[in-house]
Amino acid sequence: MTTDVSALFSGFRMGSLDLPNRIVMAPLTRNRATPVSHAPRALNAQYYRQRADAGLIITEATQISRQGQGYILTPGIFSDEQVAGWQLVTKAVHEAGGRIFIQLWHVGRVSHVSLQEGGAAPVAPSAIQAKTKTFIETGFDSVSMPRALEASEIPGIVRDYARAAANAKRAGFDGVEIHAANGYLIDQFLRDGSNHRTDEYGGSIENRVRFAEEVTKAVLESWEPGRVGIRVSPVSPSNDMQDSNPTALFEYFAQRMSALKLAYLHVNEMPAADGAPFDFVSLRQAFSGAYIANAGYTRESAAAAIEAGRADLVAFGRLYISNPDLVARFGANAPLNEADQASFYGGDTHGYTDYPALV
Ligand code: 8OZ
Repeated sequence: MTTDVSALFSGFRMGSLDLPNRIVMAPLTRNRATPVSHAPRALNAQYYRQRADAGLIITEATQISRQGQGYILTPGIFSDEQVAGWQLVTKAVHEAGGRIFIQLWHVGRVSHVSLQEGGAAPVAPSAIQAKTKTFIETGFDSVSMPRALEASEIPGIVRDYARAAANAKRAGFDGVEIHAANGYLIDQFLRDGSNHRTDEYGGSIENRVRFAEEVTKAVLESWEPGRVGIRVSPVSPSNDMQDSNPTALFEYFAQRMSALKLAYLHVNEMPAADGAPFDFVSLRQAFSGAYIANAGYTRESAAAAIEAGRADLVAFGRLYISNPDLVARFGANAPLNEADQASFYGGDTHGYTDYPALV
């Protein structure tokens, strides 16, 4: 029996951008930027170009500042050299007929002193060390003890997001995704396992969402809301995260982002560590823009989610690592290449640009 997956291949207007299909390339950290300058290069342009038939490409997480870096060889979008590197990428994707958003990232406490200027401590809402690891020069290591940000430092970080967003425009992107998921800085402010602040950025849900709203408004200084999305992971425990009431927190968050008229809410639907249910349908209903679902979807389950109205678009991560022509393969119901885990994070062309397309 063959499943009808035609829902994946209908066009969709997302914010102010027309997408030719519902298949999104999820943001994927691949650690292949240049050392020292942390700029993308021709190799990265080739990788993204190979994947340009996606309805939308979302780049790997990209640090907005030196302080925002937490892993080796991830790209930035704060220097002119980085902007020039990203121009190679956007030009390649556009020449191949694609659309590409950049994911803006500050890792917060998920960093290591060896990656910070002058060996400084990473910054976080509160001085709580995450039980998680990162890749540094010497291998896989525990993240460092962070220091709590002073309230007076927060506007500077918001300005770093504003500058990164303006740089993204210069680099030729079609839009911007704000990374508020997976236990990085914005998520650290959102969830109360990592935010113990007693000032206007901590305590109540309204206060914990404040930093995300300030960042979003800073991005909206240079981008129309129809070209801005935001990604969350309401119950994912990754990077040692938890919250006492994720339903109330993320429904309020979705309402606030809806009020700012963002193009989409991108949701990592990874379940809670204890398997407690979370109602992603209500979350979707609290947001008026498009809903991008992500977390282990297949060709068939993605089509079913769109058909049932549970998602407008579906993002694929692992499958996009090993299948540059995923759209064509889904269309033909062709076999998929297996992804090689050993080459996910760092390395050269192997496991990056050498996965074959269908002939
Ligand atoms: C895997 C390895 C390093 C970073 C995320 C940016 O989880 C990441 C990431 C994933 O959002």
